[in-house]
Amino acid sequence: MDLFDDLKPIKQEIINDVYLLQGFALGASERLLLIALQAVIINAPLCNMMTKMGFAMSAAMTNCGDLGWISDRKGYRYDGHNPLTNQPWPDMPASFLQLATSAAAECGYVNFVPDACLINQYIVGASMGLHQDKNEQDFSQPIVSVSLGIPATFQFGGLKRSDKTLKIPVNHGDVVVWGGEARLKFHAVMPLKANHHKALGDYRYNLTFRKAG
Ligand code: MD3
Ligand code: FE
Repeated sequence: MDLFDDLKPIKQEIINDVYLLQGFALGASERLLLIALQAVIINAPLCNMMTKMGFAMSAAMTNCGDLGWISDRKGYRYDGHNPLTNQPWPDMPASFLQLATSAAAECGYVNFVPDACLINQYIVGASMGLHQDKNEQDFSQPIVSVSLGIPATFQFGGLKRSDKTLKIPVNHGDVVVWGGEARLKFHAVMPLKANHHKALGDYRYNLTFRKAG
């Protein structure tokens, strides 16, 4: 075995136009990111929203930035206000914006400026069913997902719900960027297995950055 044989490039194109940046959110800026996450959640508490069908989602959610993704019996959409408080969503922290824009730029999306950050919190057993992200105005814009806390497995499918899916494990600090032909592909989060993260406890957080408006 040669020296450095185990070194993987930080950017791997998993499937066309889907990039995994392993550990991209780790390092000097990680602490600021987690402190900013805590501040957003204090200002806009996590809650389990209702699906259109009237079921509570198993992931708890909140948002920051100009627009927040919300769900209720009327459907899924972006809104400038938190329906729980009728207040605007908290500002997107500089550490969030810096991470999202640098990850997107690393994957060739140099002009990405997100106006929405959805924060999903998963407890053990929580999951997200197969869906497409299509509540945004401009599908030429990429999406950036930041995984924090305990590990999860994503499933990537195709443009049809019935297309076969590929499983990709994601860990604390991993960033996934997708756009182009992958932008409207079906995806899911498999039920979380019991685990523990030293800073975040028995939870997984996912920050999803989008240009929604
Ligand atoms: C789609 N959240 O909030 S994106 C969502 O872990 C959502 O909470 C996920 O899906 C979560 O709408 C993170 C996962 C993802 C990753 C790669 C993809 C979706 C993808 C590649 C192509 C298409
Ligand atoms: Fe999604």
